[in-house]
Amino acid sequence: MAYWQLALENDDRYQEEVLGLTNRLFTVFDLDDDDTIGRSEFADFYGVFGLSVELAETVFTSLDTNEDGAITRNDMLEASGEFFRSDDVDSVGNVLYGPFGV
Ligand SMILES: [Ca+2]
Ligand SMILES: [Ca+2]
Repeated sequence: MAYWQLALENDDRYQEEVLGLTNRLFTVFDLDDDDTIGRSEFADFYGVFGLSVELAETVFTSLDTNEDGAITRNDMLEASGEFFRSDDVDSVGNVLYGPFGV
């Protein structure tokens, strides 16, 4: 996290793009508009794409790093940073966006 924040400070345009994409995706997931994504919202969204509830559960658990049962914009932003910075196919960000072909 610290490294990522540091890296972004040096790249305003990159930061804007990641923020924009993350905010759009977050809004799509957050069906009831309470600014957090719960397990059921997450599973519903995966269902719309024909993806399994099991996969949704796995990804949700990876994203919810503080284990409070909800994904916040911050949780998602961290995962997005990993996705765009990392070539590691197993990183949580790739698990998040991979199925949607972003
Ligand atoms: Ca919500
Ligand atoms: Ca959380």
